[in-house]
Amino acid sequence: MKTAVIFGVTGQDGSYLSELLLSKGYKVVGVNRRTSSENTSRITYSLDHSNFELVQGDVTDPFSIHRILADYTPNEVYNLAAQSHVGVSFKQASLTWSITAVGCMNILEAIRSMASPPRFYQASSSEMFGDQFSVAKSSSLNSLQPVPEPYQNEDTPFSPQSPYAIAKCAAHHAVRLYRKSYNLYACGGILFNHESERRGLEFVTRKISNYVAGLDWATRMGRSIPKLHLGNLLAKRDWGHAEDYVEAMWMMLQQDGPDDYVIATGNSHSVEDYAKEAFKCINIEEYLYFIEVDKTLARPSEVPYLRGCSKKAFRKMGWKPRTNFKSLVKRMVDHDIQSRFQYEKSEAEISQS
Ligand code: NDP
Ligand code: GDR
Repeated sequence: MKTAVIFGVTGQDGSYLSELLLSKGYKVVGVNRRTSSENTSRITYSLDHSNFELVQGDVTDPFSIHRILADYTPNEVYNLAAQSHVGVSFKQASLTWSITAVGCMNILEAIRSMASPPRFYQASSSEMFGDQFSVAKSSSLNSLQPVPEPYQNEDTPFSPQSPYAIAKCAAHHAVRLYRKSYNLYACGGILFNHESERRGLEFVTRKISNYVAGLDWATRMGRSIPKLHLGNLLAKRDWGHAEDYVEAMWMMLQQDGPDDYVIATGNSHSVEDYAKEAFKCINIEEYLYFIEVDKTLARPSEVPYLRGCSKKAFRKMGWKPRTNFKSLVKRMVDHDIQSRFQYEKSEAEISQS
C-alpha cells in the first residue's frame, strides 16, 4: 500500500485530494496545524476512513516535518499548505512568506536528507504570472483568423503582483533547483483558480454564491438583506472545479519523470460574469442592483487577466477538466441554497424539541 503525506489537508484541495487518494487505496497521513477551534469540517469523510490518519505538524516548524516524514516514510508528499489569500498577503506579508515560501523549503530540505526521498508535489499558482501573458506568434495567424486570446503557459514569464505570489515564485524556483541539484522527483503544479462547494467564504466565488443563497432565503421570507460588497469586478480568472484539479496533482506524481504543468480550463471570465451567472441561478437578471463596489476591497496591486493553456498536461498526462464555468457556478449556488435549507430545518427542529 502506498503512503502519502498531505500538508494542508484541512483546506479545500487537501480534503478532495485526501478522498481521491483513499479511493485509490493509499494510506493517507494528513498534517494539521494546531488551532484553538475545530477546523476539520471539510475532512469528515477522511477522518472516518480506516486508512486515514491525522497528525499534528506545521510547515514553519522543520522539526515537525522531519518527524512526520521519518515516522511514515511516505512514497508521495503533497505540499498544499499556504496562507493562500492574496488580499490577506498584503496585510500579513511576513507570515505569508514564512508559510508559503519557507514552508516549502523546509519540506524540500527534509525530503532530500531521506535515504529514499518521496515524490513531491508543490502547489504553485497562476498568481505567479501576475500581469504577464503570452500571445500566439503572428506567423500562425492569417487575415481570416480572429486575433487569438492571450494565455499563460509553462513558458510565460513570472511577474508576481502580491507578497503571496512572490512567496509562490520562491517556492516554485526552490522546487526546480532541488529537482536539478539533488535529482528529486519534485513537481510544481501551476494551478489556475479552482473553486468548489468547499471553497473558503473569503474567496470571491464562494462569497458570491453564499450571498445569492442568502438572498434567495430572504426573498422567500419576505425580508431584505444588505448589498453584496465586492472589490474589482473587472478582474478575469480561469475558474475550474477543485475535484478535477486534485486529480492533476496525483497524475503529476505518476509520470516517468518530474516536471511542471499548467492546469486550467482555458476559459476566462470576469468577477462580474461570475456574479451575473450566480444571480441567474435564482432567476435574477438585475444583479447589479444587489452589488456595491467597495474600494476598500480592491488590492494595492491586481492581477487583471488569467487564462491558462494546459495543453502540456493533456499531451503528457491526458489531463483535462470536466466541469465548465456554468456548471461550476450552479453547483456552488445550489450547494449554498441546500445548506441554508438544512440549517433552517435543524433550527426549526431544535425550537420544537
Ligand atoms: P486553503 O486556504 O483552503 O488551504 C490551505 C491549507 O494550508 C489549510 O489546510 C491550512 O490549514 C494549511 N496551512 C496554513 N498554514 C499552515 C502551516 N503553517 N502549517 C501547515 N498547514 C498550514 O487553500 P486551497 O486548498 O484552496 O489551496 C491549496 C494550495 O494550493 C495552497 O497552497 C494554495 O496557495 C494553492 N493554490 C490554490 C489555488 C486555488 O484556486 N484554490 C490555485 C493555485 C494554487 P488551516 O485549515 O489550519 O488554515
Ligand atoms: P485569487 O482569488 O486572488 O485569484 O486567488 P480571489 O477569489 O480572492 O479573487 C479573485 C478576484 O476577485 C477579485 N475580487 C474579490 N476577491 C475577494 N476575495 N473578495 C472580494 O470581495 C472581491 N471582489 C473582487 C479579486 O481582486 C481578484 O481579482 C486564488 C487563491 O486561491 C490563491 O491561493 C490561488 O493561488 C489563486 O486563486 C490562483
